[in-house]
Amino acid sequence: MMADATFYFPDDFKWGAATAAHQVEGNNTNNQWWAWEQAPGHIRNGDKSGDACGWWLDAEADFDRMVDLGLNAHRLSIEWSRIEPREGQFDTAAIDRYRAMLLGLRRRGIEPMVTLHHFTNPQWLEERGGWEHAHVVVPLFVRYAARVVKSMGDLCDLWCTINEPNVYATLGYLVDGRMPPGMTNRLDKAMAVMCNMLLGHAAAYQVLHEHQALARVGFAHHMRLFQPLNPASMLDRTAARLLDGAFNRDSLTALLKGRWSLAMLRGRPPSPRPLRGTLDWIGVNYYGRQGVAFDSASPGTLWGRQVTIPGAEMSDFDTGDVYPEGITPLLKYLVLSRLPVYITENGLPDADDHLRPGFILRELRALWSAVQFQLIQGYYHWTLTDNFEWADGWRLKFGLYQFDPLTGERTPRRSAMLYRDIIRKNAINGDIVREYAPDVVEKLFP
Ligand code: IFM
Repeated sequence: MMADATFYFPDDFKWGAATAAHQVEGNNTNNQWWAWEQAPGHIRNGDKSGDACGWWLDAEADFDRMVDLGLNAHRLSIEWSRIEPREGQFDTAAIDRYRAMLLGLRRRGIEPMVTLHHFTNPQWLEERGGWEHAHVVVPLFVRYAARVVKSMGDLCDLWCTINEPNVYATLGYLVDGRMPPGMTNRLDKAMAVMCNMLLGHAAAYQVLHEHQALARVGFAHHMRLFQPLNPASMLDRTAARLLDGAFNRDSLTALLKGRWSLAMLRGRPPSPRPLRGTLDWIGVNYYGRQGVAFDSASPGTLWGRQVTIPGAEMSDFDTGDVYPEGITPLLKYLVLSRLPVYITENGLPDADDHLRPGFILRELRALWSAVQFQLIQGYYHWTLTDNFEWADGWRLKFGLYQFDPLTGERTPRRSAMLYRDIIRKNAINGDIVREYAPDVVEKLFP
């Protein structure tokens, strides 16, 4: 066995957690998810977001927990349906509440990253087709972004326009309809929606910069490692490559080079010209690996069927496996962009916390190499406390803190203590690994 090493992170590295408004605030009654949750069969066990984690009334208690852990960064989202509950009517009280939150973070030495759109649309926008029509949604999104930067730009300059356009489009229109509007097999619509979100991103990029010279603007891109089930099969390899292109690379190519892919042209989007050069940084949401088998009956998902790689370690998720090292090949692609990268989300559902410590350590070890090339500026763990996990309701537990939705009680998991110790040392080393996840020593110090 190799002697222990210490993997140091840069002094200015951002250590954060990430949350989204609808998952933590509670009573976001004016968006499409709230409406979706009310109909039976949409959310596992009939769960509802309800009061969520109570952030609208008291996010500050959780900000104090961030201080306990030593976080110096937090990614949160602003709820469009609170800022603009009716089309064209902006709510100053809601803006003031967000200002108080941002100030609360700043006063605690925590730098906010603000996401403008994280899966939720105001219900009035949903009724106009959500993101299906560029000419409708893009100007509305720009007006909202302008309002946000004008009213909060003194408190935040790190903006994430949109969270996971590929997931929003895939789960709302293509695969299993687990997100509103709940369509399946609509590749044309999925592609149109994804392209419109990229156009919305690009237009918001411009308006954020117009109002704030020093704005740093990016988006949060969900990336998965697509691995052929049988690496010797040309068909499995091709299906994995197609999915990698459509899910991981096409959005980035559009924003970096101003070019739609062939698959995107299925949605007949408007010209991609305004997209080029509209990223100051790239956000990566990485959760794991996806096995892919060729399936001639699935042209809608580019002939790839999702499968589990034999022997893979599974978390509480139904799909995808625990494979922190899978981020490395994805990051290699990003190096070519020469843009800074934030890991805007990374985590796993693990109610009893038996996998999470090893997962965090392996992930940070994998990231450390990219950090040395100054590629990665910060890591935002998903998430601080268990919260409302969309179609999975309260079942999947992603939190560093266990959260009881009935009592509101939070209890730190061992992973919270691990994250605190890593941040204190600004490093991972043998002592930490042996204390929190002795089973991964061999993986980290081979
Ligand atoms: O909870 C979600 C988040 O809203 C978007 N990215 C993935 C997370 C875990 O599923």
